[in-house]
Amino acid sequence: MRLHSVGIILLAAFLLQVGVAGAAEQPAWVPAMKKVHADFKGKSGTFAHFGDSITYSMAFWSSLQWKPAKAEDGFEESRQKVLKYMLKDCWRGWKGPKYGNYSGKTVAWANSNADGWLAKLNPEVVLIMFGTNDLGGVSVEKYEEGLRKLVARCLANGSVVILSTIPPRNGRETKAAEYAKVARKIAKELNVPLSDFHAESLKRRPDDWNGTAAKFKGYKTYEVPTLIAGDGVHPSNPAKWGRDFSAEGLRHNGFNLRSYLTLKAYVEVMDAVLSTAGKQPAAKKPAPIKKASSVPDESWWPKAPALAAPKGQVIKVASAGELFDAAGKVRPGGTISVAAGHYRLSRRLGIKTDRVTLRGATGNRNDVILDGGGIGELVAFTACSDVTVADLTIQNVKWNGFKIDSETGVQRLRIYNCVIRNVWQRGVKGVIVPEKDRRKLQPRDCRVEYCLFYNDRAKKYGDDEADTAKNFGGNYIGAIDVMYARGWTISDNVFLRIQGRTREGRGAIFLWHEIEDCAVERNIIIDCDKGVSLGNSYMPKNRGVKLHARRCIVRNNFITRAPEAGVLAAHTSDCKILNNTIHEPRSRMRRLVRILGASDGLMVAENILSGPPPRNESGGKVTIENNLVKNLTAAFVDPGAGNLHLKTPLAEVVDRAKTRPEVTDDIDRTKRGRKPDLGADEVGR
Ligand SMILES: [Ca+2]
Ligand SMILES: [Ca+2]
Repeated sequence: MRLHSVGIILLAAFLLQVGVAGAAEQPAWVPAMKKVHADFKGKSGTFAHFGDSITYSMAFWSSLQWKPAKAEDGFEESRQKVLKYMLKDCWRGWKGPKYGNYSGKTVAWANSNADGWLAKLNPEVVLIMFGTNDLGGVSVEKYEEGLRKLVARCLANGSVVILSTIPPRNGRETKAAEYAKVARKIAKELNVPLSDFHAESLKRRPDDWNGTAAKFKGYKTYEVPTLIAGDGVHPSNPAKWGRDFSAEGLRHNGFNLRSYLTLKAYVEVMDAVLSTAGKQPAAKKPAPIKKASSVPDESWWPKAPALAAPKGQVIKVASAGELFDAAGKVRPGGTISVAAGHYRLSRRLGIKTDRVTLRGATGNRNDVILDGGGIGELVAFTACSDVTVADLTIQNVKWNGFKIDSETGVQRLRIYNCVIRNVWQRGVKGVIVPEKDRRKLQPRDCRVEYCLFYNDRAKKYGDDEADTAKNFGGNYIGAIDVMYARGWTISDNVFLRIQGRTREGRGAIFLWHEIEDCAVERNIIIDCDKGVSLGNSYMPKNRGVKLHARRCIVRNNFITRAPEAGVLAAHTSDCKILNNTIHEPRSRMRRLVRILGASDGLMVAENILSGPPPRNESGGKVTIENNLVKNLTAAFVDPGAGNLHLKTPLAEVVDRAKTRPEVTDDIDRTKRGRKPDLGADEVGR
């Protein structure tokens, strides 16, 4: 199991704060950035600058490509290093909105565009400075949330971040200082190097940085002989100190000061991180086919260990026709290996052979896309056991993405490291099993692991003509919906934006109709209408259903903003809801945990419920104990993005859970030890 880099970064920050890590010779960001850089697969020497006009201006950075008239000691050596190392185009070519910098822009703008920039530029290092244009209307808290998200995005891309504070600003001195504090705090918490333009400006001109002051009257805007121009907003750029990077020059030319600080920070990163990280030859690897830039991914999400290489018969396919052929002729135990590419399937692909593996050839699930283009069902399993589907994407399906023909007997199916995108009824569907031979046929011991289920948007009328204003109102949608499941494991998946038209859909995981001994664990569920449903309020008695779920467990999941219910137990027996972290302080239905019907023997314990307490609408024997019910918005790493890891160990969480045999590790697979914490994330041991 690979550890998650943000987790490591946070842990490292925590250890340093409490002094456990011992004397740190090097700044804490060095090991952290080495880890980030280890994931970097792009071109060495790429250096992107994300920012507003203070970044977009050619007065910043571009001028460093020419030798200055005067400079501080060591400056020229640093400059030469960068000249040799950095991609030439990054001196002046990477300017403009397509490169992440433009006048008047804000953190919010950056967050809506950063995925595109990162995909296109794939920079080895990113400099970030936003805030000057946020000062007017964005609260310090919002600014922090946005900036943190932006930094995390870049880190998740494998880009090393240099975070810069904004310069002081006339008329908004206090708020600019608060923004600078926020940037320092984020740099510290996420362990990224800081370029402190704000502090360095005040250090050099504590009392007269402000070019609007009376004593600078008579100078043209950028010609003022101090650090902030006559407009009170931008750094100055007086011609007299235009080529001067000496101590004197750096007191008089604001843009030069910023370029100088950036140069310093970049060279520090080069020396400490880039040169020691084992440089990859620039752009020698074949370019990934259609880099799926828009596919969400976060460094803290579970990462699937690679599957072993296929054994036995391997059929390599590189077209839709070959794929259908292979599915028809593959022998039991054989593998269909699909080359990287985008495959349009015009009909359902049936798997009917035991022990077959259908997998993407590269191991990267974004490289192989099976695209239904809106057909009803995409990949179906009929009368087969021990089938694996792995390392690929399925998308654009009207009804069922992976369809289990449960009435034919499908056992031990494994869906591993797949992306399931824009499927408008069910990503994984297991249908009704008729009463005759049900015990024999019902789907047993299946696993859905390390998958990403996501939709680009909420469902609309027209995605699926069967879902209309007369029946489901556009809300017939869910990620996994299986009936009569036995011994299933649904683990380490991410579910994102599985939403009905009015946000009253089925959401992420829906197990019902006499299910038994299933485990739902370590999943991350964000902005789905429901989180996990064991059962349903509706009891289909005509199908011989006496209970919906027996002996199932829901543990160690993160669930954020599931307005219809975080976890629902309805008509269950002896089920357990343990050590989940569920966050939605302003829950419209007040159902972070909801209990319905006779749910005898249900145990709801050791959860963190950041929002309203459990809603027990059941008449059964239910135990609700030792949950922390409290709005913890401020304590989570990034609740906006669904990251409910705790920033710091809270006394009311750490070691407050009962030791239970069912919960031995946490959402990160960290061992709980003898003193488990509440919620899904073990923080203190
Ligand atoms: Ca503990
Ligand atoms: Ca943990």
